[in-house]
Amino acid sequence: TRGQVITCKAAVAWEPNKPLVIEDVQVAPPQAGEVRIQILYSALCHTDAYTWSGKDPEGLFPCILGHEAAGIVESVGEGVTEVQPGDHVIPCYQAECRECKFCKSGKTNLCGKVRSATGAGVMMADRKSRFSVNGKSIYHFMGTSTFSQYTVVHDVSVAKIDPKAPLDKVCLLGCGVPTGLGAVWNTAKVESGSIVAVFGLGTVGLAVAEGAKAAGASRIIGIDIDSKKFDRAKDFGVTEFVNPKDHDKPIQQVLVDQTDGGVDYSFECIGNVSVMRAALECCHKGWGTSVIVGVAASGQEVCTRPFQLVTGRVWKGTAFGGFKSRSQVPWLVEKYMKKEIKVDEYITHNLTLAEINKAFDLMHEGGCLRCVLNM
Ligand code: NAD
Ligand code: AHE
Ligand code: ZN
Repeated sequence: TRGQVITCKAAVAWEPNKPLVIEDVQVAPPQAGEVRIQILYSALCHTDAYTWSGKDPEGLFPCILGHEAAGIVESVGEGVTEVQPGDHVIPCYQAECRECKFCKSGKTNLCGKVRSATGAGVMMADRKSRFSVNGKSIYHFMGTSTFSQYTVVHDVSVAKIDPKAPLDKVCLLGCGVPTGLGAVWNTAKVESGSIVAVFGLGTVGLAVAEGAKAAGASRIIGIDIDSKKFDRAKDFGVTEFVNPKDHDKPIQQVLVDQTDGGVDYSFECIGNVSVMRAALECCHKGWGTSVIVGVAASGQEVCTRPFQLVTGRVWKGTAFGGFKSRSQVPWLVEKYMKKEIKVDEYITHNLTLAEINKAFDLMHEGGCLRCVLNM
């Protein structure tokens, strides 16, 4: 198949909110600096649903969504040296070129090399898509487009992993789990003994709890409007549960009262700007730090009284948990192999690509964390 167009199945989002359609998609060969990957497993993340909903200012249609996956390199374009056909890989929506201003700064995991193209749904080389259906071009998504049996990505967006790792599990290390763990370890740098609040107990929030427990947090308070989330959350380290619906007072006040003045660290893992405000305002005066992890809809803005910051609270955000993708995803895979981090526990459902619309429906059900699609 090297150098040839591959026709395979992919779920195409033709329009916002319209059911995805499984199409025969033509996938062009990788050009210079590109890698064509056979995707074997892809999970769904809340961000896929967000872009599909039409609320993502970068959302383009028709497109092929999906960004939490694992597969095997099928072929590589000219000049690609770090991976070869047969390598087991995880596509990374957050690239790492190790050459750009961002990568060299040492201050961030964001990479500037291909970001303009991935945000525009095309490949950097010619600003064109590698996907088409009957000659009609289909946009890429987040530089990954993993709801396809084959995809083409930039070489700076591929993490080569241990071939012994089970791809049906480690696909989750492409987004949600690292994001939560890294928000705690890299972005907030939670210290032992800290009081932590986690807003939203989906995969990302539970991974925050897991990371906080590993960091030695003394209390991990889980906040969710769905009380069914609590039982499972205990297994990930949550020690107390608060449902805002059980209280008349604003949730930030409830938490301040329960923690002698506020928490040391809070994490918003929902994408709701009022909750982001509450997460900041439940932090302790003088040092409390709040990390925004959730992705909010187009047009939404955060606000608070500047006095909250003047009096020492810190507001931060994180993308992919601050992890440098190509360097650290293989390390996360090793940690999983050594049973130092959970992955299997976040997988509540397994379906096939053909059942992808059902998988999106499942995301709205309380019992679902991650659904892994067998491609
Ligand atoms: P999810 O839908 O599985 O989890 C969200 C949880 O929030 C659910 O348990 C829901 O019951 C709860 N919730 C909803 N409204 C609430 C409210 N008002 N108060 C309290 N709880 C509420 O989603 P997920 O896949 O875990 O992703 C969480 C968020 O993180 C999404 O916004 C996603 O787009 C974002 N995300 C960001 C990054 C990043 O790099 N920054 C990476 C992955 C995901
Ligand atoms: N396109 C959206 C932004 C979406 C967003 O913030 N994405 C996160 C990853 S979410 C993964 O589930 C991210 O990494 N952001 C950094 C980046 O460079 O996109 C919008 O609102 O415009
Ligand atoms: Zn995601």
